[in-house]
Amino acid sequence: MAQDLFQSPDYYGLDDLLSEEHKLVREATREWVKRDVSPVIEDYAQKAEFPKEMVKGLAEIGAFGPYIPTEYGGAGLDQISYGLMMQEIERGDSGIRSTCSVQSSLVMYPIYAYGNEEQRNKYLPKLASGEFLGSFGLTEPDFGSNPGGMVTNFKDMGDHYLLNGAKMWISNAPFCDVAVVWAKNEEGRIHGLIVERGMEGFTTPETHGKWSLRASATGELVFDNVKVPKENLLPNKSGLGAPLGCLDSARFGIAWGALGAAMDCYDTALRYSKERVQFGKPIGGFQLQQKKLAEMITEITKAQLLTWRLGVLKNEGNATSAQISMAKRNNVDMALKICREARQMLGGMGITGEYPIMRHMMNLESVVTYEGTHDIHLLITGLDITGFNAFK
Ligand code: TGC
Ligand code: FAD
Repeated sequence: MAQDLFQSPDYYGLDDLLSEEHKLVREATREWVKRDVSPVIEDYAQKAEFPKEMVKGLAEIGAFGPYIPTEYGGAGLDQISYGLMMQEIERGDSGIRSTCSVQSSLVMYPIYAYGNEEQRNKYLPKLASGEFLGSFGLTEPDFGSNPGGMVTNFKDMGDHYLLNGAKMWISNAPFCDVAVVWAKNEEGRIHGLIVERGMEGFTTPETHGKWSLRASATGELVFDNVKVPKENLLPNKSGLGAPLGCLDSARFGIAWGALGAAMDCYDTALRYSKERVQFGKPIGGFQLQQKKLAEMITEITKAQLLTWRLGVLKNEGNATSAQISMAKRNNVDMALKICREARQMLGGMGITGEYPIMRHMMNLESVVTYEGTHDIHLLITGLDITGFNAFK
């Protein structure tokens, strides 16, 4: 890939809204991405391989559990710092950000929020340091947008639980050390269980042939009479609201992350438009190209304001699930549209791995689907403003 010359757009001077700590966190993450992600990510994506050597660096910059308290190995930062980290990491690649979202919000968060002290002490420091990688099993072959219908189940066998079923489309599954798995008990109530690699009957086949998120490993979690120790049940929350609560946190990070991908495409197209000469002048001098760029920076600026305000609300504990849905939906959609316009601005060069745009665009086709599809988030907003449930 061409040298990473990224310059962050800040058209409305939004840096003034950030603390010194926010800016330090963002700069440190950006430097790491420029040094350790940008030079190699295209190769990994082409090979459809997760860059395992990045795990150590991600742990060192605090990307595993940014807002988890330091006593459990987390970075103890606020939600805006978490968002800025996800923005910078997804500016590098959505697949690497996915690994961080899953580790932080879908594995560490439920263990921290719904687990007991022994579970926190046993798993969180190892997840924060990258010694353990985690996955989150909610989606099933027949239950994607409607996770409440899940059929994965466990029975109380006296001294242990017996887990059966299968999860599909699970990020990090092929190499995860632990999985937070959502399953129904004999009364049909959903609970979270911590399943460890090595438990008999637990397998994690990889899903091949993806055109999207190629630098992230995706797979299944299969449970064939897996004996799960009773101490591995998350005791402090049950019901569908438990996994959905984790999704709130991950969707928040994705709203920021998508902004990073959009900023990278805009920055690449802007630079290209100043250098590429056709009909005797830089293409950036043509009105049609300026329209694309002007609309991109307008949408990026609006999305930056949305995420910043959402971060403030989240720090105060006042962000609603519906507000988070709106930001996830808006920002991913905005990023996809910017990718498509930026791709056109680069002409033929836009389809090559020489530039990051096509990779971002393909990645975002997963991002617009996972953690609640574009349409599901619209229905969440619809329900919130009308009071009528249009899901069922
Ligand atoms: P519904 O009846 O609305 O709600 C059931 C219970 O859950 C509560 N609840 C929430 N709690 C916390 N946070 C939220 N966002 C919540 N949304 C709802 C709700 O209050 C209720 O509680 P209670 O106490 O009354 O029981 O549930 P429903 O069955 O009608 O479904 C609603 C719907 C469709 C919005 C929801 O199921 C949904 O969001 N579907 C999308 C599924 C999804 O997002 N899956 C993501 C899988 S994980 C993933 O994609 C990871 S990708 C990671 C990566 O690589 O980055
Ligand atoms: P479906 O639910 O079958 O939806 C198909 C279409 O129908 C969509 O357009 C949807 O919007 C629409 N639709 C569904 N219901 C309605 C309705 N009521 N009204 C109108 N339209 C509707 N899951 C995990 O648990 N953990 C993970 O780590 C994880 N990682 C993923 C990684 C990747 C790369 C991908 C692609 C997915 C991942 N997922 C993960 C799964 C993801 O969350 C689901 O794909 C997503 O929730 C959608 O489910 P589905 O694919 O079954 O689509």
